[in-house]
This record gives sequence, C-alpha cells and structure tokens, in this order.
Amino acid sequence: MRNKNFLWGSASAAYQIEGEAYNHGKGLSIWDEYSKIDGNTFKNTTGEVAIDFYNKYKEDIALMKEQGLKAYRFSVSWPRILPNGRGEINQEGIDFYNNVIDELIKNNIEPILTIYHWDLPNTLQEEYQGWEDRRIVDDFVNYCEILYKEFGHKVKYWVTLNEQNIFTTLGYVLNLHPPKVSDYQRFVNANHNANLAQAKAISKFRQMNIRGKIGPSFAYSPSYAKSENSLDVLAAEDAQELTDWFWLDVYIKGEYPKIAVELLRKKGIEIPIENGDIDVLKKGKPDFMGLNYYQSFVYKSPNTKGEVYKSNNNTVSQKINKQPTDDYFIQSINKTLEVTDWNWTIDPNGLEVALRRITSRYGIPILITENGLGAIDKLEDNQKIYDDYRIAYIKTHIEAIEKAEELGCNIIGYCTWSFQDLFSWLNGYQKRYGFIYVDRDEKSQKELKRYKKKSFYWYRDIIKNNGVGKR
Ligand code: BGP
Repeated sequence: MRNKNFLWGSASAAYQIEGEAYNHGKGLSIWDEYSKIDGNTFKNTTGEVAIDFYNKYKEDIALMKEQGLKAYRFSVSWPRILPNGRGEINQEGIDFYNNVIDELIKNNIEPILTIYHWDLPNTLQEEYQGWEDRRIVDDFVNYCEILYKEFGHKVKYWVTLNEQNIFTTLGYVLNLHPPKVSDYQRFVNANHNANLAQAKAISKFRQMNIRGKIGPSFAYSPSYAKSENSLDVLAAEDAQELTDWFWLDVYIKGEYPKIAVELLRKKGIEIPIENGDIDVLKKGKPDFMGLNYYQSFVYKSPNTKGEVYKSNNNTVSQKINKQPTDDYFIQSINKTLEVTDWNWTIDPNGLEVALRRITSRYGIPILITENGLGAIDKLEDNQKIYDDYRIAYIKTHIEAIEKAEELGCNIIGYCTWSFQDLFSWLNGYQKRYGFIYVDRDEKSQKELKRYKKKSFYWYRDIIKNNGVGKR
C-alpha cells in the first residue's frame, strides 16, 4: 500500500516560467544572454516574459490547489537572489520566493525547492568562466547558505543541481547550451567542479542542521544494447558507465566509477581531482536521488551495423567535435518503441528499469523529479484541449512506478513535467508539457491565459486515488 504522504507533484524551473527577467533587481543569467543571440533558441525565443509566473503565481497556485497537487517543484533563480552571483542580496528576490512558498504552504502544497536549474549568474561566467573555475564551488555554497537561512525553516525538500549531466553535456560537449562549447576535457573539468559544489552544498545543509531532505536530480535514460551482438552489449555497458554511473556513483558513493575513469584515461581525458576532493565528495551524501525520466536510449558499437540516432530539437543542430566516447558507443534507434513529436522514445518500462537499477546499485529512496510528454497541443474552438496522448503517457509511467514499488523500490514522490506549459529551452513555446495550457506562442505573449487540459482532471483523480492501481 502506497504511503499516504506520497508526493504527487508537478515541476517547473525559474527561467522557464517566471518572466520579469530584467526587473525587480534581478541580475542577468547566462540564459538571458544566450537566448538573445540569434539562432540559439527556436525562433529566438527567450524567457523574458515566459509565462509570467512572477506576477501570476497566485492564480497558478490556485489551479494547483484545485487539482489537489500535493507538491510543487520550482527553482530559485540565483541571479534574482544575488544579481552578481555573490555579494549584495536582492531583497525583492527573497520576498518573491517567500511569497511563493507561503502561498504553496497555505494551500497544503509541499514546496520542493530546486537550488540550481541552469540560470547561472552571468557575472560569474564573465569573471571566471562559471563552472570551469573552482571559485564556483564557494560561490555556490554561499548562495545555498542564503537559501537555507531564508527558507530552511519551511521548505522540507531540496534539490541541489538539476540535471548536472544535461547542463554539462549540452553546455560543453554538444554545443547546445551556454557556454556553447564542444570540448570533452573542459566538460570533465566543469563537471568536477559541479560535483564538488553539489557535495559541499549538502554538507552545508547538514552543518546548518536544516530539518529537511536534500538530493540532486539526475536525467537518467537507461542504456539498452542495440542487439544481442556482444559488441553492442559492451557499447551499452560503456554508455552506462560514462553517461549514468559517472554521476550517480559520485553522488551516492562519493567516488568516480573505476571503469569510466579508465575508459576516459585511455582517450587522454583526466578528471582534475585534487587532494581532499574525494573526501568532500564522500561527505556530501544525499537523502534521496532525484530522477528525471523521459526516455530510454539504445547504443551500438562503432563496429556493428545499425542506424545512428539523430536528435530533433527545433533549433539548428550545432557543430560537435569528435568526442572520445564515439569510439565506445553510438546512439542508435529503438524500433520497438513509439516516439514523441520530438523523436523521444516512449518507454514506460524504461522507467521501471531506471528505478530498479538505481535501487539495486544504491538502495537509496527515489524522488521522481520530472516525467512527462512534450507535444504539440491544440486549443480547440470550444477552448478545450484533448491531450489523451499525455494521459496515456503519464498513466503507463505511473503503472511502471507501481510495479517497481512492488519489487521494493522506495519512491517518495512523483513530479510530472510540467504543471503549466512553459518555455522549452530549445523549442520555444511549441513543445508543451503542462496540465494547464498557457495561451502564448513564439510571436506573441497574447494574454497568457490559462486553460485546463483534459489531463488536468485526469491527474486530479489519480492524486485522489493515490495512484492508478486499485488501492
Ligand atoms: C529537462 C529539464 C527541464 C525541461 C525538460 C524538457 O531536461 O530539466 O527543464 O526542459 O527536460 O525538456 P525540453 O523542454 O527540451 O523538451
């Protein structure tokens, strides 16, 4: 029987919802700068207005309450709190998040606060190249300390870094996110600093005796082998080492996985570990693992036959340098699965695989911090949105959770991505995920009117029933 306190939630991120990007004392983030440059985002969309959550938070939280949401995951914008990344605090920023948190609590919705969801203060990027410099570690911990002091007495669930694997890979390998680099050694360097910052943020949380739970969220796409050919199986093993355990082992065991380290070393890539670093990592153990699950991936060996997967963002694909991992594994196509409008596989069993693998390897509680379907939704003339495809997606994924629970996986909550439609980093406003349709597009913000989709009502019943299955 599922715990009555299961966190049925939904998620978002500051840059994707807030708007007021240049106002109320907020400093610029790397995303404010990046999205201004022609060609970086779909139709050059930015988060300048986004869905104006900054001004509409009460209306949105009232909708959450109507749905019966038990938890809402949102992120704090670092440059809204510290316009220059450190130094002077912007009181208006603190007040805004206090208002959001209080409004959630007043409506019996548990706030889940993400400390960092990619909007790094631009001054830190300019001053010392952000994540590539060790100075980021102290600046990040200082920022965390402010949040712990301000909100630690009322927020019980904290997510440190959102998808470190994605912001480092897309930022330093795939040339798709700021700072738009394709250099594997620089990626490993930035990632190591992020690991240290993450671990130290948790140690600070413990030191300050914050009475809550904390952990990172990780975008986990389980690796499958393209065929029974053992070369493909090895390729999938390598992918798992370098795209999954490379982060999860560090978070939970405080050490890099041996095989991944050797695979990289063979290609001349070294992790810049200094004396004392491992100790820092080992001290920063999380209470739970945040899991963002959207899809599974298939890998083949560079020496076997099979199609190569082509990603499909709305933005023009960027030039990527040859990467050391290309000699180990190539992403291929899973012909057994349906895909979304954006060519992402739809694989609820993959979520069960993810939950089982994490449980078997680490035995840690899991908070599902994101899961959902990005699709092109249509607002009908009668002002309704019939998103049955989203209902089917979420339903089958919740069923997968229930199966994993029966096998002993300890899952403390499930946040869909997302509550409202919001700004998709590389896909503007076309790729929608919400239970709430927000009427705007790339050309115009219109009135940003909110409409409840069919899935809104469906998820309300799931929450009421504490799941899909009979209980
Ligand atoms: C995750 C991010 C979210 C969100 C989601 C959907 O990686 O944490 O911020 O954007 O993916 O991604 P997209 O908008 O690219 O479809």
